[in-house]
Amino acid sequence: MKLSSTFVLWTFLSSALFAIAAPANDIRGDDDRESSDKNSKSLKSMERKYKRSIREILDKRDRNHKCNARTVSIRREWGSMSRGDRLDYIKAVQCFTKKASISNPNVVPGARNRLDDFAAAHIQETNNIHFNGNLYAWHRHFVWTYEQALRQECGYQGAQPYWDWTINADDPRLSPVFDGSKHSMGSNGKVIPHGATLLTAFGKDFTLPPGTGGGCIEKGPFSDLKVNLGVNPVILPAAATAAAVAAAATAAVGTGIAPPNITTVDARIKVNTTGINPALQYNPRCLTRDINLFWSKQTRVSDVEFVLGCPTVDCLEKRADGWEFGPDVPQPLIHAAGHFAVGGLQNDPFASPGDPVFFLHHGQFDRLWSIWQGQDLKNRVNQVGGTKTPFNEPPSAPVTPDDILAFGAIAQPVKHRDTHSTIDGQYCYMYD
Ligand SMILES: [Cu+2]
Repeated sequence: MKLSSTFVLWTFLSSALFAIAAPANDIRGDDDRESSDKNSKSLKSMERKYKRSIREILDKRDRNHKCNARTVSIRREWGSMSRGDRLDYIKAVQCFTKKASISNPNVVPGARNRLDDFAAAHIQETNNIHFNGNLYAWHRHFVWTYEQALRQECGYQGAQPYWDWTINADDPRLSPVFDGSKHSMGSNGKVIPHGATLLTAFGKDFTLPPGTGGGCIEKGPFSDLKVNLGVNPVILPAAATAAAVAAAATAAVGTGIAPPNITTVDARIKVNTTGINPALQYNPRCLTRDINLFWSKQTRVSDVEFVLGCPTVDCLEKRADGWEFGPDVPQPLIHAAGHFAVGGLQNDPFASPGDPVFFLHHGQFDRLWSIWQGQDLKNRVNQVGGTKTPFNEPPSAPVTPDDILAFGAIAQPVKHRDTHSTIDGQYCYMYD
């Protein structure tokens, strides 16, 4: 398969290009860049328009409506929350990681706590909900379910925070999310010189340049958190980096065959003697991070504006996932960039919710969908697009509003359409 080799090359070459230019901007047409400079298309004005359009609806609703201007909960950016509010959130998450798992031990033998239940649901659904028309809808309900569980099971009173990547895109280590203080979501991982991260998912190979950490979280909350699920992507030793990555890229060209001696997530998952996905088995270890400046720099305001410039929700998914022009054409991919910017466990597309910061990243990702919808609520709120397989490989049926999304043990299945509006049905929230 030729496609996977392209991904290896893209991630490899883009890391090589990094010193010279920001490749994220290179494939955009001049038209896109010009329009994103215009005031009406600026992120700030799109945020304002989104908030205005939601407020207008809420203001018209009287008190008998379950979701009105008084009851709507406001999700805020981590850095704009008071230290007390941040502590409340951290305490609720810590409580959650100490509550017993509700997963069926025959299905998810490795789950020990409630956070594991969420990681398990994500592992079980990974191949149904990424690089396809379910991406935004599934993750919206996933984050909302988590927020409700923190409130119901751990007494949390606030709303789910989000991490606006654009604020510290140059260096997330400086962000209040990752500064390692007791009001943060924990620090970067301990600095361990290491090589590239190799992972295979969705039928493709990804080679990620090494980040600035690599080890266990050193300081702050969650430095003592045990991750129980998932099979880590393979990290090459530092000494082997340049040669091994080059060899991986060269060997893969035109063959699509993973080079020898590189074990990938998928390959390890196939080594399966029990009939249960090894990612769902008990694999206790520390929480790793590897803050990655190459990827964080692909989450700038201009990258967000580029994604939000989409006319359809199908485009919105493909642009955010980096395959607007096809699965084999290299493009920026802001959704993955937010994960890879944190690195470590966030490099694992299956088990990444085992790091609580996942929910701040996906809060921001959900916010992008909300802002995009808010530019033309009438025509956009109920739009669906895309199909049900990652990269539409193999080709699958188009997503419809009546499709059912599954959530393992953490939630009842929901219809795609019931995730579309954040102020109707079960939901009642908006972004600040
Ligand atoms: Cu996901």
